[in-house]
Amino acid sequence: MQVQDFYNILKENGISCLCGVPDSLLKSFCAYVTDNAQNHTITANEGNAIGLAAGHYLATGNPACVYMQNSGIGNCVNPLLSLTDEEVYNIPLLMLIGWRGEPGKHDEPQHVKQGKVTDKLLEAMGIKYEILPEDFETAKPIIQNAFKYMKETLKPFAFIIRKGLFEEYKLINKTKTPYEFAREEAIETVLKQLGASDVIVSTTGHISREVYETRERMGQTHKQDFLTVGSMGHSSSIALGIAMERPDRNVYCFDGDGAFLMHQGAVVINASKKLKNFKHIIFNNEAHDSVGSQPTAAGCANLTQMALDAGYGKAYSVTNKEDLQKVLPEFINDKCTSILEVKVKCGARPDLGRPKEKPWENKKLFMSNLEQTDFFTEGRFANSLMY
Ligand SMILES: Cc1ncc(C[n+]2csc(CCOP(=O)(O)OP(=O)(O)O)c2C)c(N)n1
Repeated sequence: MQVQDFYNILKENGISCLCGVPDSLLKSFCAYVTDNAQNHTITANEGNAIGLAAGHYLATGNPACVYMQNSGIGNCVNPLLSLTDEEVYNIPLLMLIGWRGEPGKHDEPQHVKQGKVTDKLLEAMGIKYEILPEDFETAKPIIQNAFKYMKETLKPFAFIIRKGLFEEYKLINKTKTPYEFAREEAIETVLKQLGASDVIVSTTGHISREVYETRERMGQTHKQDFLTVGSMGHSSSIALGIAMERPDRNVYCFDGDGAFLMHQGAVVINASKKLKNFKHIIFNNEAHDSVGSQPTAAGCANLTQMALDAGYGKAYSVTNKEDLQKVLPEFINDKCTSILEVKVKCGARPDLGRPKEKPWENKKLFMSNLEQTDFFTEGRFANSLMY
């Protein structure tokens, strides 16, 4: 299906507001609306998009379109059930959900369960849905019916979008930062200065993949790195949980600007613990680089100032390798919760690999490096240094 045809039929049916969080599977749609839609907002998380759509409806009487990867459904459950639901305010909106992990199709481990339960989650929430047919002419009456349904019931309606449904549309207004520093080189620069006892929790997408590849290149194991393959926006909380229990280790969160913004409240909590060993690094390319380089709002904000205002003790911001190398020793030795922003260019190398191990193998290795075993493992308490 041509993305333009789909967009036009939404417009003809009164959709004038689009919002959501980009998804690689909806890349062409996200790119098209980024380039062409007048009222388009990339929100910090998918729940925010439901809120924005509700506000748009209250102000105009027209439903908005909210797009997301299916992993974002979790972020919307509360506003869908306690705001837009027919038993609360009864507000219609059109959801477009990218179906990662569709059963029978190969996908990454973090998408498998989400793919299996996508339809069931919608059913449990009482949200009517259709899997959008690939052919536009076949899809047309189904789309018209969706609008009829929203008009009659004032309930949300969802289209589940399969991989490859939209013909390719290439983003014209790609995010371009003025910085030349490549994120993978920045990651390597940091990893080279960290010690053997340090712990890294990296965020979903290219950042974790680049951490993995950098270790491979440096001939090192992956035992120091928790590669958060899913759970966007929660890496700093994972790092906090570790740092609180292990004051003997420096814990580094390698975050993206999109992930940092997604659950911004976590930053205040990170700061409130006043830990000496919690260190937050943001690789800021002002974009959702991993899913198509659509802009984040990081370009309109000062992330380090936000962290300082939240209570972080120290903040650094660099834009090149020399400055990064210079500030790292001080950052590493800081005895307060601190943040280091590395402003980088967008993009990753095209042959960037993925971790070969399964996430649970990564977990086991990572825990063994913290002298821990899984909860159910026999002899756990005897093995543990913590108990
Ligand atoms: C809840 C949720 N919504 C959307 C996605 C899809 N997604 C994966 S990576 C990514 C972009 C992350 O951007 P950022 O943190 O800035 O890192 P970058 O890709 O730029 O390195 C998105 C939107 C997701 N994994 N989870």
